[in-house]
Amino acid sequence: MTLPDLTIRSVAVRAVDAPLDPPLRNSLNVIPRAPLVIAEVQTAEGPAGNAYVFPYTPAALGPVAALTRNIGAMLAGRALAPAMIWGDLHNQFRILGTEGLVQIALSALDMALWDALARAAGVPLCRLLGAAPRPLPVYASLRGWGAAMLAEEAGAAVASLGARAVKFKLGQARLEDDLATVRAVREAVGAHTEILVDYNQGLTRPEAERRGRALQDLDVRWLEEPLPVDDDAGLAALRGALHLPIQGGENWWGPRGMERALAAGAVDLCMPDAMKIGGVTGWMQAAAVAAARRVPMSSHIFIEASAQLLPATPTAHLLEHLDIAGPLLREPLVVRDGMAEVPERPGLGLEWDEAALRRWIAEV
Ligand code: SMN
Ligand code: MG
Repeated sequence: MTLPDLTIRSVAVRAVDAPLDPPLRNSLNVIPRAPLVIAEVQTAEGPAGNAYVFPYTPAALGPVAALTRNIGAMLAGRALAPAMIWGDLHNQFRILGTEGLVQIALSALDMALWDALARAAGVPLCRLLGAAPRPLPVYASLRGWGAAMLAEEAGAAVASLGARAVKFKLGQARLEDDLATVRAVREAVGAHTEILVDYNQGLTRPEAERRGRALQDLDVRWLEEPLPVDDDAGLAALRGALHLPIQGGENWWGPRGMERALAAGAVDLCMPDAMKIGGVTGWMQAAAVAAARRVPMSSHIFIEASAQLLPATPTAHLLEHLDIAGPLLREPLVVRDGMAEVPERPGLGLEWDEAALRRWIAEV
């Protein structure tokens, strides 16, 4: 089989704003909807590819869609060579900056380009990256907040997915309430399910140490984003004070953002986000950094893309199972007995349910 030379003809962009059922909750926010931007690449020769990003707030939906559309228009006529385009676009946007919404748009395009390439080759993306589909261990990432809601959700997630680990948000006003939440979830999931917790950057340095000490006594297996993402020194000091592994990475921008945090010793474990780390190209660069430093690497949301990327990640750890786009897809990612099944469909494996999409399409 040969992969023909392909030329990008056009990039189309659609925006949807679908309800999240149930909504995502944490100590600061309730996220009731999933604003998604879908980039669709069409080649002159026929093969097409698509991918989505999740800009979190409807306020960013129009701007991300516009950026993706405008940058996508710059690609018409270019060879379908995503890694080369990634480098060129990062050079081109160096003065404006490649973090924030620009990076989100670049990642949407990068993933759609790789999807087109893998579809043209007729293989799942992981094969194009030198790996092969394999069952991936998942943890169930819970959406709720507070002891009662989380205990119920945790029990249901373990029963339905067979997950051997669950993660949920902490950061209640009183440490005692966080501990009561962990105990309630433990009660619901039993002794053999790992418990992972996430503070979404919400603690001060002294409070992170106080809560970390209490949580490690409850056999919590990772402490995610206890401090603001840029407090590398605070995170490194916290690692020294606790024997509970520190997890982070969903808010690192690009492979360089990850390298800086790892060089500072900010985490024991990492979990870049396909959208913020720079799509497939950025992820593979990040995976090389994690491999060189021997840091276990999990994923953050984007379950379909992450399921293709983790098999090609040398230090692959766990797939976060938090299904955002599933209700809009014809074939959502399947999890059985705690393992995600990486589909054999070509590309990223995203086949949209057009009727569902039409219902939530946003004019931006
Ligand atoms: C998270 C952040 C943003 C959207 C969904 C979930 C969370 C996680 O921090 O780690 O899953
Ligand atoms: Mg998190």
